[in-house]
Amino acid sequence: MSEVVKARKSAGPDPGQQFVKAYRIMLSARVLEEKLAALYRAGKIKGGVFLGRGQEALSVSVGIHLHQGDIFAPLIRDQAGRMAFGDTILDTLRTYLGSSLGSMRGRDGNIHRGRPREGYYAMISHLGAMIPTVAGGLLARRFRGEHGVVGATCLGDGGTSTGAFHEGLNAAAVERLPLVVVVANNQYAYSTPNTRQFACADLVDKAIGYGVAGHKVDATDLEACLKTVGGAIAAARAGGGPQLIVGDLLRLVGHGEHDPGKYIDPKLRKQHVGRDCLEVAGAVIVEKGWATKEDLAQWRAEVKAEVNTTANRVSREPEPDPGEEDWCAVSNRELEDNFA
Ligand SMILES: Cc1ncc(C[n+]2csc(CCOP(=O)(O)OP(=O)(O)O)c2C)c(N)n1
Repeated sequence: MSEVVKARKSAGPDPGQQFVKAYRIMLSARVLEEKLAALYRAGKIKGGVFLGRGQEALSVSVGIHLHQGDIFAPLIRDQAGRMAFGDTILDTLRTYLGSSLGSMRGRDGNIHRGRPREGYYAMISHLGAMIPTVAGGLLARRFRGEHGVVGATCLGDGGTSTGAFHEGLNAAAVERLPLVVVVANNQYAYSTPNTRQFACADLVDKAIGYGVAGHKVDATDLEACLKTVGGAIAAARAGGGPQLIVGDLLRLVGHGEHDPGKYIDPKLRKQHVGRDCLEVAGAVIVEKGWATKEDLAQWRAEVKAEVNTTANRVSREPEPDPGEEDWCAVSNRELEDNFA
């Protein structure tokens, strides 16, 4: 290895390069979700469509810092994090459009998709259920003698009020598991505002009660998210035990595409928390001279073309055939054979 390459490696990834990479993933997620919303409104998607608009900076920061072999349990708003963890435009569209060629073989309408063997968990519930699930996965790896892995999961502020959140985080703290819990505090649990959701001064204060490290971040700021989430994941990997991150932001859409979000206080939209993280990150890129405004427009056009071509291709793919499926509530013959 040449001295230059060695020096570059020891200096870690170039922050500008990482920022631009994260921005491009956020942009892909945004454009893909714009298409999903349009398909939903055209009646082409059965089941719900839930967007991560305004939450991409926090989300991408999780996926981008995870390694192969780690566990990731994203939430419905984590398209950016999913893509940073390796999810593709093709598989996302196949799942939403119910193609039998997708990873869920067309049996799931929207977001409960994953590849558990690769550590990419399919979401059980919008609320806290993935915390004990990931904690259990990490415990299993420890029993198998696997070390240096991290398990990350995301949830909304509403999820922090559930029993599953308490039980999962408490157990992870007692076992000092490398669990990273990322809370997108988007000010509302569906339509319930923060003031009716929790009584502590700040959600991150909950970390103290569980004896875990707590981190707070301005989730409209990509640079801050990359730094805080990257630091917490590194701390968990180095044996620092569970990490709770609370990112303050505003959900710029309703809970799902069925919800116009009329309860969202218009004053919040004008405050710092209401900034669009994608626009903010794009402005930083231009200001720092990492790319021009024209480059950003070109990147958007490229993703849009890829999304449209892929959606057209997927819309011609076969739907699942119930006659061919070995339907069964909790399992199927293949799983039974593999795990018996
Ligand atoms: C076990 C369970 N109980 C209730 C629900 C219904 N539910 C869906 S979303 C939601 C509120 C979620 O709040 P938050 O996590 O803050 O989500 P966001 O504001 O991002 O929509 C509830 C109660 C559910 N999905 N699962």
